[in-house]
Amino acid sequence: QVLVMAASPSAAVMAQFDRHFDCHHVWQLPAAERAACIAKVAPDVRALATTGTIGVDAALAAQLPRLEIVAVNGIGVDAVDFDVLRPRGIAVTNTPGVLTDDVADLAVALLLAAARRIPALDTYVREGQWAKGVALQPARAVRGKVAGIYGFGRIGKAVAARLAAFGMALRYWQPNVVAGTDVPRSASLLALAEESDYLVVCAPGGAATRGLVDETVLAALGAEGTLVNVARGTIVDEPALIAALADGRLGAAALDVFAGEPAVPAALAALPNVVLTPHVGSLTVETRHAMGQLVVDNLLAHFAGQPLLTPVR
Ligand code: 8YV
Repeated sequence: QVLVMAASPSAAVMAQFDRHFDCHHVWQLPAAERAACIAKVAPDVRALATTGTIGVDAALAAQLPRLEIVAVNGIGVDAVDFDVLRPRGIAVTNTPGVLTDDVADLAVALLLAAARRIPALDTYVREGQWAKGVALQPARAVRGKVAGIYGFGRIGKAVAARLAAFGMALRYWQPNVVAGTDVPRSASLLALAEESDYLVVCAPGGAATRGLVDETVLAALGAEGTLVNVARGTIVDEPALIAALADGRLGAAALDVFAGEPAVPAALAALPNVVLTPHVGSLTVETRHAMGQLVVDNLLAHFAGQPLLTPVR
């Protein structure tokens, strides 16, 4: 039996879940009824289909004595409690590769939206300020500016490739050196922020990166600098971000992810120099279908005794 925590927008994927497996669709229930449903079916659950943000915590894993595999519909596995799963020999899969382009596209869209102040200009037109002749300040070009990519994996590299086409200079930082790139690596995250006009966060979430984009890094990015985050909200010290944006130590922020999402601090949403999207980097028809297909294919491989397609090691 498979416990399905969230629906895929792909009807074809959902049909395969029901064709191949005996599914319990937890997402179909009102939030208040989910715990009771899980408790009822838990003894027979052998697989968990979850998301990058829901993951699986120790409490849920403890409820599932026959759990063999956790298939994450996402690249990020920071919400998966590996300390609990590993000793039990439970396999984990995720969906690398298929979402790279769309997440990179959103990072670029956010960067450009912040640079060119697209949300404010949209309001300006809709509210009739244009027709009234309200004065408009010019934006700053991205051409010739430096984009610092924090986290130079698949997504970071895809962001860099796109931004190069906009005439931006590129740098990156992550703990280990990336071979086979001519993008220079800064000496540290702080150095990257100092050297960049735009800091684009593409790093994995989890304990190792929690709060690393802190007050010091944001100050180094500076009053003319912009933070873009398409990775995990937990990587950024959100109160420090709000304070820096509010008092002008940081120029702007364009964020798809938040520390306590779906809750977004009112103080952040009230700022004029932010662009906000609701964690939609991979939310396209094509990518969500491909991600869901990979989840199904990993589960099929597992139950057929075949090697997993995309195991997390
Ligand atoms: C989604 C994500 O939020 O891939 C990730 O790590 O955060 C996103 O793609 C989610 O996992 C979709 O189910």
